[in-house]
Order: sequence, then C-alpha cells, then structure tokens
Amino acid sequence: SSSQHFRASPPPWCTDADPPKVLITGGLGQLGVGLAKLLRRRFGKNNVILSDIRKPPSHVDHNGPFIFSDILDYKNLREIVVNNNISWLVHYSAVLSAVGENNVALAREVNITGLHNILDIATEHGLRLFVPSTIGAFGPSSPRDPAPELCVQRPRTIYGVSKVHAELMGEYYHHRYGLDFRCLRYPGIISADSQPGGGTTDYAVQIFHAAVKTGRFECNLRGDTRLPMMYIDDCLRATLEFLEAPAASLLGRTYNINATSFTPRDLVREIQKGLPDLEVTYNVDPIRQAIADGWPMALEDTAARRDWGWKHEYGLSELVRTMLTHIATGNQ
Ligand code: AKB
Repeated sequence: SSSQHFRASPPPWCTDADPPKVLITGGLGQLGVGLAKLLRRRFGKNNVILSDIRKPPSHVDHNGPFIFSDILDYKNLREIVVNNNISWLVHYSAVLSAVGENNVALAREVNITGLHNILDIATEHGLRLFVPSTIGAFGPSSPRDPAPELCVQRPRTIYGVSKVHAELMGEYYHHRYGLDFRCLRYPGIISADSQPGGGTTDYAVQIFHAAVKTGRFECNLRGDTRLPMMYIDDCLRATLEFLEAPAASLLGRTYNINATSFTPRDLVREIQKGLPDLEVTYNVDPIRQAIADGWPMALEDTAARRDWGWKHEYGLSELVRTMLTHIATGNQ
C-alpha cells in the first residue's frame, strides 16, 4: 500500500460516475444515522452502509443498508470491506470521556485496539479513512482559549489519550504508507434526534429534552464551565466537506473545527428566552467537572477555514432555536 503515495491518477471514487462506497462504524451513536442520511443524499442510498454491534432500535429511522460489524474482529471487518467494495471508512465507534473513566479497560480495547484494526484494514485496502478526534485530545497543560492545532497535548482521560494516539497513528500511517487519513477535532455536538453516549458535554443535549418535557433540569457541570460546542448539522457538513476535499488542498491531516462556546449558564439563559419557566439546579459530578476543567474553551480553526473552506452556520441562538423547534415538533 505504500505505492498509493506515488499514485499518478486520481482514485476511482473521484469521478461522479463512481461514487464512494462508505462504511460507518459505531453507526448507532450520536452521529452515525445523521451522517448516513447526508452521505446517502450525496452518493446514493445503497452506497452508504451503517454498522454497529447492536440492532437498530425501532424509533431509529436509518433508511438504508445496516449490518453488524465489530471493530474488534479483524476478519469480520475485512469481510465487510471486501464484500461491499468499500472505499471510504468513517470510524465512529468509540467509548466517550465519562464512560471511559469508569471503564478504562473497555475504552482502551475499543478506542486503541479497535483503531489499530481500522488502520490496518484501511491501509490494506487503500481506503480513505475518517476518524473523529475531539476537544478531549487536549489537557490541562494545553493553551485553552483557544487551543491551537499544534500544541502540548497531555490529556488526563483514557478517551483523550486514545484520541491523541489515533491522531498520531493516522498521521504516521499517512506518511509511512500513504494512508488517506483524515481527522477533525470535534467540539461537543448538540443534536435533537440522537443521544450522546456518555460524554462530558452530554448535559448540553439533555437540557433541551428536559426543558421541553418537564421544565426542570439538574446540570452535572458547574454553571461557569465554558466548552466549545457545535450543532450537529454543522458537524456533519464539515465531515462531508472535509472528506471530499482534494488531498492536495490538505496541508495537514488533523484539523480543529470551531463553531461556538458556551457555559451551562449561557445555555440556560438562551433556552429561557423560548421557555421562561425552565428551572435549573446544579449537582456537579466531580469526574465530569475535572474532565471539563482540563478541556479548552475554544478551538483555533483558521487552517480548516483556509485549506478546505470550513465555515460554521450555527451560533448559540440559532442552535437553541433549532433544537427547541425540532424537539417541540416531535422530530426526535
Ligand atoms: C465527550 O464529552 O466525551 C464528547 C467529546 C467532546 O468528545 N462529547
């Protein structure tokens, strides 16, 4: 596969006549179904395969091919890639920050051993590989406001350590074997119709459902904890645009993307403009608070804006208005 590095002609999925065949791992997490919808609109329903180790719940409208894939089973992965002629792999399987601190062995297995399988499969079969990184790849000794693309990265969570490992391994495989590795550092992602699975930024999704359903919310972070956040549509569009960017335009392989930043207090104030009766109490979870206190408050993303035209659309007020409309109209 090192010969890819010197390939003269563009890879086949660059032509309109021949769209990529995409496999999404961890497809039933917060982002997979939404990304599959977007990619299916662009490349055709049957060219995007969603996969997970669980059965899709009945309320999940994934509307296209869905299969079992276990990233810890190399043979299973290889069979899927070969049988479906996969050319792009979006690797969304991961154990998130808060769950990872409660089960380090599982996080290490999924986030590090699983990633090794993914890197090997992608290299062996000449795939374009997208792996998300995160604000969690920074730590207390990183510059916080904003965190630059290149800086000290000494995270204090197994999730963060595994994501720094993914960034470094992917970039190494790119240089060593020509792997078309692409990585975005996502902020906390806010979505209406899918739930996050055990992160530190989850409060900023849960508060909307609580606000609409009960009018009360207990927040597990301190009211002044400022973190970078992004509405899911911006995140998924960034991912598609970055995946489609010509390799020659990418001066790096790991990019920060930034949209907005807010504290729980800012978010409550904005939601109360639509739902003035919302009552919020604070009951801080020390594990999540310690994680959040070591994360940046914003990401510096001029390289993404310069190299492949990244531009966010949702600031705090658009994000809140859109979330409340989606949830109130039952689109969840
Ligand atoms: C988490 O909170 O663990 C994730 C993330 C910011 O990577 N949402």
